[in-house]
Amino acid sequence: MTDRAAAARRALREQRIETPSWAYANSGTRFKVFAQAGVPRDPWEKLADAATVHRFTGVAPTVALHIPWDRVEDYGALAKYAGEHGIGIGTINANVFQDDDYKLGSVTNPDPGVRRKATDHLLECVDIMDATGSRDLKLWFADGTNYPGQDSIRARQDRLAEALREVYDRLGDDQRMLLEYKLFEPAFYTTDVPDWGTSYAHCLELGPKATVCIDTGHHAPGTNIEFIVAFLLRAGRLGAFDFNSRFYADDDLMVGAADPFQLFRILFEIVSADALGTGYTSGGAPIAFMLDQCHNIEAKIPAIIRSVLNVQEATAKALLVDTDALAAAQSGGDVLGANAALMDAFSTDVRPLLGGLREEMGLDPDPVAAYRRSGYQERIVAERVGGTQAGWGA
Ligand code: AOS
Ligand code: ZN
Ligand code: ZN
Repeated sequence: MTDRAAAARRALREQRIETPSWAYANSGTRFKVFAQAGVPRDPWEKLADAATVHRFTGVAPTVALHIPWDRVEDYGALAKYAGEHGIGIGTINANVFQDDDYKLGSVTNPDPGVRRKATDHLLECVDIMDATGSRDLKLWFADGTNYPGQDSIRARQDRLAEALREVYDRLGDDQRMLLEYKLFEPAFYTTDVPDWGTSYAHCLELGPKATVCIDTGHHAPGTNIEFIVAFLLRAGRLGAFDFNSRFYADDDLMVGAADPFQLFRILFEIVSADALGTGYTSGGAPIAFMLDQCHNIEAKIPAIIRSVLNVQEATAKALLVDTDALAAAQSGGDVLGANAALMDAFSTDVRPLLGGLREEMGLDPDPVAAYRRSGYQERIVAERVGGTQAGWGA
């Protein structure tokens, strides 16, 4: 094995990918949610499925929760249960988009009573983080307007800033705020956090514990996401990714399915900034690599395993770039040579390298096949009757 391949293997062994609790439940589009047999009936069963993904991949040791979809009486007990299953509870996702009260917005709503309700929910999420030991609070706002004149764009920014400030000030020393942006949907005229620049500006205003979350599906077609990654890395404000694939809008398909080359380019920026592990921090912690996906027609657990493998494959390729050749070509003005250094790595079949790594970790080299052979799917189909819907996309 070359030195570069050996170093890649070490980095891949340390890589961590967080899976979302809602991806294990029934979810889909606003047109139809196709119910699947064996899906979790409660947060405890979602955790069991997340632990299963970790058992077969070895690199997915945390699961993100969503409140209220994962509401339980005792969050400490939930965290303990996760630990007993070999995983931990990761990011807490707030939900200020599902109540009727939020028709005109949550924290940017013109009604101060609705704003108070929304902010109180965000504060409650921080209480939950205290109980679960979670580091990150992820905020995505559906807030915006549908028609010109509907509300003051500027006043909504003021209301947003005020709510974020209150929540930011409630964070503990080891906690961060991840502010996610999205171009449009459900609002179609203005969105209150539509892009990375808006998120970044609010984070700067708030302080160092506020960092940007890049959801790969939340951009206009053709957006150069790796540029955003490079910019935020340099600014020290890249806190997290919500990985998924898009063909059209916020499709939430498996990461690496639509455009594996884009995923490679994003991960190359991460690797070249030494930001895969603990070499880079934002808000006092490394980048959180999370999935944010919906599996409407495909089997959920194997789809999530496949997604984890897709991230690993893109990372492995990024780690194999001959950086010496690249640097020489770049400084010598050799455009084609520099491009070839990237393309050579992207064209490499990294599956044998990853298979070898898994064997070294005591795992099956083919996690999807191993899951299928394991009997877990048959067991949950037999045991779980009446699985629930994530609450999303109904
Ligand atoms: C919504 O489009 C976003 O991607 C959010 O990350 C959202 O919070 C997540 O899908 C679960 O609610
Ligand atoms: Zn997201
Ligand atoms: Zn989304």
